[in-house]
Amino acid sequence: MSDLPYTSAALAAIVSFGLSGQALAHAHLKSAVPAVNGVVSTPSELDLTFSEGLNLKFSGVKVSRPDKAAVPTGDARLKTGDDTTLIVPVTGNLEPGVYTVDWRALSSDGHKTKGSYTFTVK
Ligand SMILES: [Cu+2]
Repeated sequence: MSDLPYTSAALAAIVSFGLSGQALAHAHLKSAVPAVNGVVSTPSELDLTFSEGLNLKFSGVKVSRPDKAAVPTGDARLKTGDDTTLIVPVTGNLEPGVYTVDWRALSSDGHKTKGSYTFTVK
């Protein structure tokens, strides 16, 4: 019976591997420009790079001002030759403050993810 704990540990390792493998298959935000928690001058566009290719039709962002009002943005598009990067033009000038980006993504495997982050305009 002394080998039982080892068996459980091995099973646990397999299970957690399986779960993380599955999680990796969804579109998670890997990086952004302006960066997550970054401090920048007013940006002309937002670039969000995900771990998976996106379905543009069901992916997008909502950008909110410090006072929660929506920031006008142009139509989101995918970077040419790279369907993991979503580009969102920012049409107006952004006043200094903390902005919130709420994103949603549909990865090409059909899974939906969403999240949010902030950046600061100095
Ligand atoms: Cu997935």
